[in-house]
Amino acid sequence: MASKIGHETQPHFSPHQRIRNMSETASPCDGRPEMTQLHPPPQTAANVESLEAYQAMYNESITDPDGFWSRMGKELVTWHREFDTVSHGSFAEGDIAWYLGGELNVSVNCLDRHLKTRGDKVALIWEGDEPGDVRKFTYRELHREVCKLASGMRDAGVKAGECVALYMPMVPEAIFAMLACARLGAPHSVVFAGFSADALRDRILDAGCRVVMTADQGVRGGRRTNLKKTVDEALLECPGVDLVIVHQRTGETGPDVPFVAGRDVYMADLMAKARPYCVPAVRNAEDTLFVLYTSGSTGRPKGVLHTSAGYLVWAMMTHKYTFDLRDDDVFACMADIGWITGHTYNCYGPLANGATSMLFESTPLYPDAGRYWDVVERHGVTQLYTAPTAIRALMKYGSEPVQKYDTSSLRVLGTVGEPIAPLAWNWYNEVVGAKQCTIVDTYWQTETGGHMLTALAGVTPTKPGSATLPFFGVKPAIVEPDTGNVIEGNEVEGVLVMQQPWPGMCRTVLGDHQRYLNTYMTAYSGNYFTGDGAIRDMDGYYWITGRVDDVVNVSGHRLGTAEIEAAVVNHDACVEAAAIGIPHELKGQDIFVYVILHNGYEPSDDLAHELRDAVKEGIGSFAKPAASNIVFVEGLPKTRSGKLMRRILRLIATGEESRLGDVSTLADPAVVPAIIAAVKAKR
Ligand code: 6R9
Repeated sequence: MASKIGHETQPHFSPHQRIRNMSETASPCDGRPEMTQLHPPPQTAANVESLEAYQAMYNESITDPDGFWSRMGKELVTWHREFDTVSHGSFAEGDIAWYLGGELNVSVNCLDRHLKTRGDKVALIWEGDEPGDVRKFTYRELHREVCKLASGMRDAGVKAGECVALYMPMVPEAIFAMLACARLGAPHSVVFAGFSADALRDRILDAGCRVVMTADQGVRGGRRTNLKKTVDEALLECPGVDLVIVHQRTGETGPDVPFVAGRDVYMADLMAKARPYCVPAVRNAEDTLFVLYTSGSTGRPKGVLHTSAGYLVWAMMTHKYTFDLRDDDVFACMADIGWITGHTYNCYGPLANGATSMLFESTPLYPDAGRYWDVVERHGVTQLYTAPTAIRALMKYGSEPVQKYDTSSLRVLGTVGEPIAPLAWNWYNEVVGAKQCTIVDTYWQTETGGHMLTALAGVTPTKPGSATLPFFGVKPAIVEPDTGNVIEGNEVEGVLVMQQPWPGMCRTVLGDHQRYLNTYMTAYSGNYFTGDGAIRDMDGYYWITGRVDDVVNVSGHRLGTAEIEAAVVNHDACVEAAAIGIPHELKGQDIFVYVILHNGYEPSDDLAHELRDAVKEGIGSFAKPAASNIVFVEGLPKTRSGKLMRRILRLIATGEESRLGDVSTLADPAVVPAIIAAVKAKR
């Protein structure tokens, strides 16, 4: 937890607290009827003949990874120079590398190589905030836009290897910017445009960015947000930034859209002067493609680093096989490019595969709950990829908004970001998919680059709420939380780890390799630690049970409790804060914060408001907890060694204090009844 007085406590890592007591029931599958509901795929796949064919391919990928990934690397990637060595390194050493000796440019793989065969195919469909506000780009057009932007950036001094920050709304120019960076060999760091100025500043400073790309304003759900203003606020404390490239999304001028002469340039001006062809930088397979910040259990968000060739292969493979990709598909990933899902499944996967990719600026509820289905009908979407939080929000409106539209083009329905409950899964399957689509529940992480556990559309029989089986090259295992011993067999529960490196995995944490090792490689030595708990059921299917560390998932947004606490403690009144996640009907989880005040400050509704605003300022509005979720307390439950017992805080917040058990070993057991009373007073 964050504290202004005393020492920062040790990383609170105790997965055993989140794994169900295994003696409570005979099997983790008992009482879960969904685990026996096998749904055969309603159609067949184009790329894999059958479940047996998947199994054969999967077995090869595990027993002969080098042979398998060598073949895939040659088949999928256009190399400037082919690789010499397929894989290198181990989890234990933390020195994983793939396709060594290979040279390529990722933007060439996404654009140039398609020009001969599908130059006139639509690469990008943009659906703006207002229904029907559409822009389309063929591969030839997209190539030209990216080249112009890259040329302009090169003219402005952007060099290979320098990290460029992107703070962009969901517009085609965001994709131009990512690919222009890739063309120049300049890693991008996309910062979700919902993050606050403080959060943006921290990310710009951490990556040492000199150039920021943004837009005047963002438009979403009928509302405008002043992105450029936020950038300028962040840059007050980023002396290293000397170039800001501004896309004019709305063209608004005035006090809401500041412009700093000499530092800021309009993207359109930069592109207008630039050459329409830009020579791509030749990159080594292991050169950085991008950095993306994500939250962990401790400390500040970390810049997860992905490289060029391995990530590209992973993005292409998973996009092709999970979604049963075909030539005429219109693939719609509804994620934001500020998240890894947007990187892999709006940009790199679909474009490298020569597919038609959709970019969606709006929300599922704007102007009404029929928006997704309106988009599906108008564009003939074949694969829709969204998050459980969106599905839950839409479910509330029933089937009527879906049935108003013709959604028969849909073949595959994807979900990602958090576990999906059987109720939502069934609604997605029956109401949206009319039982004619495969539901692919894709389990993966920023760190993994792409899917890890997922059904393959048209191949894998599914179960409501299960991420099913591992993707090619993924060797999952379930381990005992305390000992790290591998639990063999089925009907078991524990911590999910990966036993074999895969090409798409992140290689380091920017500027802090030790943190990478500590976070992923040392918890269960020799394995990659996911941070998630999982059950393997009687059929060998995987069910993610949620994070076992201090990461909270609010509407699919991954947040560390440490970050939330740091934001709260930033307020003068607060001495110490402890944040936890509690279940929430729509958001999946909600943030709940226990706060200890300095002497001289009295608990009040106004103060609770200010503390909520502190979270908004430190992270972003999407993280702001509900008013009822700020509770003032006098003390927190800690062990004698000073370790915060979050399990106790969680049980109290959810009204389950009867399950607390023995608390007599706490440093001060008397805090427990006091906290219970404080929470009850809030209800
Ligand atoms: C892609 C992405 C990763 C965390 C992950 C897990 C949760 C993601 C899930 C899922 C259950 C799924 N998660 N997909 N849990 N089923 N299909 O979401 O990346 O933002 O890094 O979050 O999200 O807890 O560890 P990221």
